[in-house]
Amino acid sequence: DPYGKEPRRHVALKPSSRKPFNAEPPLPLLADSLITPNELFYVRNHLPVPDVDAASYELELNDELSNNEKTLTLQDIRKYPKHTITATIMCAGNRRSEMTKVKGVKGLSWGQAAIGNATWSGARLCDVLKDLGVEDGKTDALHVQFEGLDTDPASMPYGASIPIEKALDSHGDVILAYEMNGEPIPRDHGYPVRVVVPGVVGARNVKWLGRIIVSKNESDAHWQQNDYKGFAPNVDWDTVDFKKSPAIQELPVISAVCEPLEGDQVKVKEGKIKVRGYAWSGGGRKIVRVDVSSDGGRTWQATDTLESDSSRHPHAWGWTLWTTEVPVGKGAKPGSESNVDKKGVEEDKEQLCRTNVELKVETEALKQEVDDKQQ
Ligand code: MTE
Ligand code: MO
Repeated sequence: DPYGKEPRRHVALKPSSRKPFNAEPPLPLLADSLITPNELFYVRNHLPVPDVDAASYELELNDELSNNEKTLTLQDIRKYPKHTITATIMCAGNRRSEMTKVKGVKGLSWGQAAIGNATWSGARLCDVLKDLGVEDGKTDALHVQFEGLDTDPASMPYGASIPIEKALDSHGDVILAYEMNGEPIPRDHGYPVRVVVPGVVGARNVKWLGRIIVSKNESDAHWQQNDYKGFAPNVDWDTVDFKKSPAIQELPVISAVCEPLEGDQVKVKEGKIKVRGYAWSGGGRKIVRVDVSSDGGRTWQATDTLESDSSRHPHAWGWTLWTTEVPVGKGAKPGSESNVDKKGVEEDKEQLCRTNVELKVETEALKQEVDDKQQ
């Protein structure tokens, strides 16, 4: 059984598939702390978890343009200046179960918790690539490819790539991480080394990193070419031509209500209920406002409290947790019970908007656009 050496997992993680293991934590727990505890961080594995021995671990580096090659041990990687960032990683399939209510889509049925926020420490990719002779303005490479040590039955590794601009950007904060929240990265999350590409879709944050290839080409792995792409609603699995759409990199803005849960019965206090959730945008765009509606989108109010990490300002790689109290239901009396109607569908700024928006999120980039239009 290729799944004979899987790590132990926290009982609170709710699996959507066991082999490979995929699971998300209970949604209200996500809103409890700005930093998601390691054992509650969602797990998205496409293949069995490799059993990697840190002492004999090697990372291969190859620049296809200069033919420069290198091998780094974990010790070598630790010698680089240690860089720590707080970054959210989200699976592109987060909230797919809600999408499925609109139109059936293929893929794991994720709820709203295929997302987590952690501090990651490791070597900056740009520092490591510099020692391979790859520097901004001095290379004709267009992509940096990553391969995992997890392999399919045909021995093909998990793979992905990112644009060279992101990889070499000294403010891009791409790191070869060996710590997650101050501890060695747990096996499910890439032990001993994973690449963290902040602001970019989870799929490019390759775990159990085995090889880095600097290239003129994107990764030819299945997950870069024939998965993790966006299409119009009329395209379905039989008609899809994956060549027609670019690989997803930066994700658009998203948000979700973590509490109360859909259909929860909640106590109304002085005509109001407490609502908590997260909001995040790819590309490091800071969340500047979250609006909530409790009357189906007729009226909106800004949330009172936003909490986020601002240490990498102006980039915001980590999510924003928000809390607010909203007035509910016509005739809701103090102490009475009310059924909360909340859908929390995101407002996409880069893609077409779907269905009724009950939660509005504004990022800095969006605000700028609005300000520009008003001038
Ligand atoms: N890296 C490898 N080697 N194998 C994988 O299956 N899954 C990717 C990415 N990196 C994957 C991988 C996907 S689709 C996501 S969403 C994230 O890892 C999930 O990271 P996590 O399990 O640490 O939450
Ligand atoms: Mo993913």
